[in-house]
Amino acid sequence: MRYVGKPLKRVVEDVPLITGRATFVYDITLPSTLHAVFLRSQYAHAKFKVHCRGLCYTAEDLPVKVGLAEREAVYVGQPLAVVLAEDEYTARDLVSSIEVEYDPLPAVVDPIKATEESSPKARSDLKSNVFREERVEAGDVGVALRRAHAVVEGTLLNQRLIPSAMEMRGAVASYDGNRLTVWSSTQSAFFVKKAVQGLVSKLGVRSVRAVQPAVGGAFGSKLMTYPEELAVSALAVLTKRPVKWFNTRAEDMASTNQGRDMILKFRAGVDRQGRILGIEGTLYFDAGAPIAEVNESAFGMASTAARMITGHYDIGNVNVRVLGVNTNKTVIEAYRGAGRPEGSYFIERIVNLAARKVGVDQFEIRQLNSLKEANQYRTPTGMTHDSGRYWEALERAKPAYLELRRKRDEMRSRGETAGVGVAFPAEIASFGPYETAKVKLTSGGKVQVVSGSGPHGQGDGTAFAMIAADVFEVDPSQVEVLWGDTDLIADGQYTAGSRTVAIGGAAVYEASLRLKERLAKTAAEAMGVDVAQLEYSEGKFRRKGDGDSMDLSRLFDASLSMGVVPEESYSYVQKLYYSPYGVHLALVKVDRETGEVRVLDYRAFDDVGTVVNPLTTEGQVHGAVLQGVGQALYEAAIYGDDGSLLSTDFLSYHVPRPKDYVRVLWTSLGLAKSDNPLGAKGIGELGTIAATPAVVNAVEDALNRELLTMPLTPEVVVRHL
Ligand code: MCN
Repeated sequence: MRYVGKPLKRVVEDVPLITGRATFVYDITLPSTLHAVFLRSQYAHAKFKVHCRGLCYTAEDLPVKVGLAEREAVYVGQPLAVVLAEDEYTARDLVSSIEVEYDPLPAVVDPIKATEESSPKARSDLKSNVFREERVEAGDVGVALRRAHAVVEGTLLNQRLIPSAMEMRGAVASYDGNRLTVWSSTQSAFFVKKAVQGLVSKLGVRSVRAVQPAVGGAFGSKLMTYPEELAVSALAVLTKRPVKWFNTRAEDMASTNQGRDMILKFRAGVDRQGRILGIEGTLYFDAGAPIAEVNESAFGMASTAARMITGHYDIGNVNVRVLGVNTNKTVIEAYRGAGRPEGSYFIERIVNLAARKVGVDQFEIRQLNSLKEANQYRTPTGMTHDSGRYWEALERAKPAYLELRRKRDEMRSRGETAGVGVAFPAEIASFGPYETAKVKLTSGGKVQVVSGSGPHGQGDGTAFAMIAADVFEVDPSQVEVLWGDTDLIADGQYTAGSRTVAIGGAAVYEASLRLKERLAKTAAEAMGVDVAQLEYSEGKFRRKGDGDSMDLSRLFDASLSMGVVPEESYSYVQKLYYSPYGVHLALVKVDRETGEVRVLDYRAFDDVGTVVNPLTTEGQVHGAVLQGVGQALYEAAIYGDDGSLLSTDFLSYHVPRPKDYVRVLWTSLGLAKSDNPLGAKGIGELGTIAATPAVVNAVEDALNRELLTMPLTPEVVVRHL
């Protein structure tokens, strides 16, 4: 292939974005728009009554259920009512003037205490705060722990995070009497369409179009369709005027789904050499507010985390009880990695704690416990890893580990507090059930690709252009790529779970091949020859021998005159998960005065099979690693004892800043391919999954103290010093 595998700038995405001409939701203002602002609960748990005035709607005032709270609020920031006004500022003033009677109830904040029978309940009609329980079991842990030379135990916290996309959530809805159009800052126009259609069909609307304009990041948190999107949709129909809403940062931090929040109480048995014999424990998943539809799907992340507890290691004995718990906090749903960072964090920390216990080097203990390779390998806990060459990957990374260890030792000899950390992250990615693509010729012989997925910053559009350019042997600039509009293609899915290039790209590839086959028939007919007599190169079919040819422009015209629209669609059905993996290494320095941790050197060795565009892939690694470092060192959603959210801005919630930038030296191993026609696996989350344990392991090595909590803020570090 000419383009796949070559570093290409984001020819499809960048110009509108970096010249400030891309259209985001907030840029969309239609004539006679009403502006919506939501009245949000000030209490984590309270019965309430809203005394609405003017264009103000509670759940009872609307003929359809959009997800506004009904009589009992269960987290701070929950939408209780929505107010409309001619402009946003008037709407905000009106919201602050609304009288709300609150009758506070006890808030449930601690997920472990919440499991006790005597605990107050997160909603007054709940019998228990534990909404779901599951046991992940393999082998016999009891025997394994009895046989162990040593048992490592502790309680590991994978704290609650706030997915802080640069652009807050917002939507605009407009109804013309026939169709409702919704523009939303989302990861999936099709998800929005399906949710909105289900709602407004009850109001007599027959047709819905959803559009995903430019989106300023999402990181998993814009996958759900939220009450606000449904409310503006319903109100556009009811008021017969366009309705627009856009969150403030504080609203967004309180009401957008948060991520992680799992606690693992564990015991792991290890033999004298460092072989991990078995792990048992209880995983508490604080799913936040009791909103059943969200909690049920979110529980899958906890279940995944527990199932991934064996990582890429040969650990046959597992017994983890998983408890999904409701509290009075914002709901938890997908955030970059969604269950896989938590699972990898737990095992990668347990491995290091075990190494400390038996006095084995952290790299060597990984080599000792690692599976050699995977080929449709089913772990004892029921995850399948499609392919992986783990021993080889570790061997490739080892010289870098030894180099960082030497650097660490030199620093130590100068009296500095330095440490090295290793992570060997496991992942499953590339979720289905399918992704669609439509590829067509347009006038002048250009190729147009429409994807059903919803990229929002990753650069998948450029990857799609490269894939189609390779099939048609044209320059990627000849390929137009469109997505994010439900009118463009029959159906589609989403961008998340590091799936877009693997599943969406495979759909583009297959649709392109099919279009090329169809064009071959058209060319043969037009040229009066057999298809077998034609050869294709550089955007042209040529008759073998005499060189008579037809280019894509002529083929476009010829197709239409023969009654054929030159386009093909394809739905690529995901057959199995792909398993990206890697070895990540961090060298850190700890300032003993201030407790500040600096990541001085970071090496990532990733295996995602074929890399379509090494430039955007490496970009993903840089961003993902920094996000993982954010969890290790800085970020935590803090709630008070009364359930109020204390992290409401970027002063109280520390996302990595430019000064925290970590330079990553990235190596693509390319050892194990996926089964899709490209051989590609996803990269979007791997760096985040890896960096958190790599950095915590490094700080632990620097301090030579067990570290069970996160983030390792200066305050925490100083306490451990
Ligand atoms: N890529 C490639 N070859 C591969 C794998 C990836 O060329 N074998 C390139 C792709 O071309 C694409 C990028 O890497 O440019 C990411 O592709 P992929 O791994 O398929 O991931 P997705 O496109 O599905 O993106 C989802 C992923 C996730 S799950 C989160 S969360 C996340 C992330 O992407 N959110 C992001 N990166 C983000 N980046 C931005 N700017 N904003 C977000 O919200």
